[in-house]
Amino acid sequence: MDNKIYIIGHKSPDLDSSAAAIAYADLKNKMESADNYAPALAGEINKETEFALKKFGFEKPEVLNNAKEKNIILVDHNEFQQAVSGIEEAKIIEILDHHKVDFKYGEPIAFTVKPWGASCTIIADEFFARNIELDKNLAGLMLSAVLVDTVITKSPTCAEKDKEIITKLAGIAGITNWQEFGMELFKIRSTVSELSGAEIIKSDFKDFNFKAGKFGIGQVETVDLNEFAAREDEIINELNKLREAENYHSVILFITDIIKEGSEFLVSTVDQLKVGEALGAKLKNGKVYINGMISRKKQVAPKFSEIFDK
Ligand SMILES: [Mn+2]
Repeated sequence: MDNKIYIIGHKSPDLDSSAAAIAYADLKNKMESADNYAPALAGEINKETEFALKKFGFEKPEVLNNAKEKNIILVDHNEFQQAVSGIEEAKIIEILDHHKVDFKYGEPIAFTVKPWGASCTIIADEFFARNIELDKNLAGLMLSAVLVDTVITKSPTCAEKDKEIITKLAGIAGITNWQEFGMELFKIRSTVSELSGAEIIKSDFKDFNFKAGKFGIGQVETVDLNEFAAREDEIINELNKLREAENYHSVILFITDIIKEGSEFLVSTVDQLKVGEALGAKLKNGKVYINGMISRKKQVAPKFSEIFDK
């Protein structure tokens, strides 16, 4: 084991996971006057991540295929289920996250979890609290991540701290109209026309192991739900295939309209009735639109856990 320490987010990396790895490596190297902290990815990046990296002049971090015997800091997740392959045999040094805790480890480690809207909010707050210089481009990248994770502050996961950090980061990045910049990010995120159904499902997808079985819940955001209307049946077909191939109890994609602030749920499941119960709405041919439901972490996952994990 060398002294290189990889900072890495979850599988199917989103913008917050990728930006958090880059930002935390920068902070750690600066704090310790070191250069052995390196950002890494647990998979291929999505479109808005690619856009933001390019816009702010960052190289795509190295994709780590296996963490076995490597020094690892996990950011933006703490469940092994969502982590890079080989995590069981890695040396975990630290965790920084904003999700519910489901973690066990044989030794005491630094563990930071805050109920804020983005991992980048926690890291930006550290930069400010420690008075460490934050580069203009890094501020832009982190701002992008916080805007996406909080759905431009509209998500129920958005905390007061996120709003404070958004204002500060936008100031440093020189982005005066961050609302407009956020919409720009979501437009890139929701250009689905050239993606296959399977790619849409996997673009932001998380596994959950409940007592009833394995669940997969994917989310995409759009500024116009109509963009997906013609493709719903194709996507449900793909959900069915995925459920059968990987032995899921249920596979769900919910498409969130960030203007209307509601989501269209597309579901493949062995128990349509119970999924409807979890969602508090009746499914019709595996579909239902629910107003006001836009967060996987705060709304959807807890409701499923309530019904399927008891
Ligand atoms: Mn996040």
